[in-house]
Amino acid sequence: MRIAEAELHTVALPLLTPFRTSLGTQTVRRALLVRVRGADGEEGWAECVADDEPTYSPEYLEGAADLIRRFLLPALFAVPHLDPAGVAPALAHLRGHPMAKSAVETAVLDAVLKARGLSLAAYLGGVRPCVRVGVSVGIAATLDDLLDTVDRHVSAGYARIKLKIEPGWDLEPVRLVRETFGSGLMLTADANTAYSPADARHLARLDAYGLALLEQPYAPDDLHGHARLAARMETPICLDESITSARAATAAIRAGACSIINIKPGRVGGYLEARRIHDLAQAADVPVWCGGMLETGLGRAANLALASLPGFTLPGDISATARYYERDLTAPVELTGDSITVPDGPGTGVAPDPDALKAFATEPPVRVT
Ligand code: OSB
Ligand code: MG
Repeated sequence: MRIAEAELHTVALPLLTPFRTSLGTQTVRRALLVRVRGADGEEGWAECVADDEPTYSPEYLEGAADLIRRFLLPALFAVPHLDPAGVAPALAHLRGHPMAKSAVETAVLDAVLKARGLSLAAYLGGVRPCVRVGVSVGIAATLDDLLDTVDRHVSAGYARIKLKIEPGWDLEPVRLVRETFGSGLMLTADANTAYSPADARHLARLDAYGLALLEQPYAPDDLHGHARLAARMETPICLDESITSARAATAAIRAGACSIINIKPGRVGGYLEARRIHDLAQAADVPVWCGGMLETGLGRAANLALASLPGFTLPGDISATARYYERDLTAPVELTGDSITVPDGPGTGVAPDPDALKAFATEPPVRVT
């Protein structure tokens, strides 16, 4: 395609309940949406997962919008025959900013695949019509609140519960949830980098609770620390923030820093790089699962497509609309049993509902030509 014009939309969706992690508390999901239009009328949409503040990653929403408008789109306007695989090479001279790059690549993918009548899942090599999913449960005000929340999600059917942890909220909540819900519950913990190697002995006590994995205890660049912890703990170590590319994934696996990988397309620069990580992890016998960034239905549709690849053997952080929002930007994403159906329509299979887009907009769309 040749991109003729693009639009940036900023929306804000109130979260049904505040989401607290070791990084902070979120009550609203502000999201940046990219819409591209091709010279032949093709149209694609994507959601940028950059947060309001650069806490989870160095990127943030306003910065991503600025970069997309001033650098990424102009670089792509200059390409006369742009195919999805050509987006990353056309942007490679611009350093960093994987979330912003992922958004424009995904919008191009959506436009091209919608025009070809091919679903993103089929294009990526998906093999499953539906994928098992879990819930990421934030740090609660009290242990009673936590048990209520977990109970609600387990009753809804979710295949796995992930507890956010931080120093002062780790052994006790994990122990209590394990004791209350029994050994049959697939349970994991995510520290979002809240610990340091000085905490290794403390973290090793989590081994008592049969976690399926411990996610990102240390700083993103501490592969050596994670490798030492992995050697010391029985609980498999999973990396999220550390895995910023296929090359980073290879380095982490070689270092013994993780035996499981959380793949978030935004964090690694797009669905094509995400698939490369899937492929190299599969070759190394490392299970992967699809992480989440509190996406709207738009971002989750694309994540469902990715999670339908064969190496995604653990339930993803891809919950139903009702886990996050009263009303979604798209038709609501629904849970069936412990799974969500992978969209099979062209491209991501979804587009924002124009009324919802208007209702949630925080400013008029910015047109880029
Ligand atoms: O670390 O996986 C994480 C949300 C925002 C930023 C980082 C993370 C998360 C989640 C939520 O855990 C996953 C989701 O349900 O989208
Ligand atoms: Mg995480």
